Amino acid sequence: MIGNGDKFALLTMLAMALGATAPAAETLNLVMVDYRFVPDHLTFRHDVHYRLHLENHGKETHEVTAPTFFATAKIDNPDALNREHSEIVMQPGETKDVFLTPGKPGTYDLRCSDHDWNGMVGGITVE
Ligand SMILES: [Cu+2]
Repeated sequence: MIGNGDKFALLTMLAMALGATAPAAETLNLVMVDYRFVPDHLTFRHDVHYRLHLENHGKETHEVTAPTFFATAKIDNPDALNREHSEIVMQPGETKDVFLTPGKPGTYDLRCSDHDWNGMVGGITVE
């Protein structure tokens, strides 16, 4: 005989078990300094939910410019991007989290649109 309290406990356990199998966001960190990305290459797996954690440790404003990558990804909080959704503007000292699910496997351009002339370029791979 299972009492109501036991049923509730079972449901709670079931919910927790289901929650454990739900796709939790995987964190990828990208740090900006003057004038490079650390690391300069990001590798994602397609259809995996990510938290892209950005920190600008530089004294200058930097941009995470990756228009094709952002266009092919499903972005949960597109307000973190500029209006065209081509880049994320990062003020000095700023941190931002972008939650996204990369779509199409491939290699994508990554640059800082302000400092690519100074070698602030990198790449993104979606596996
Ligand atoms: Cu920059």
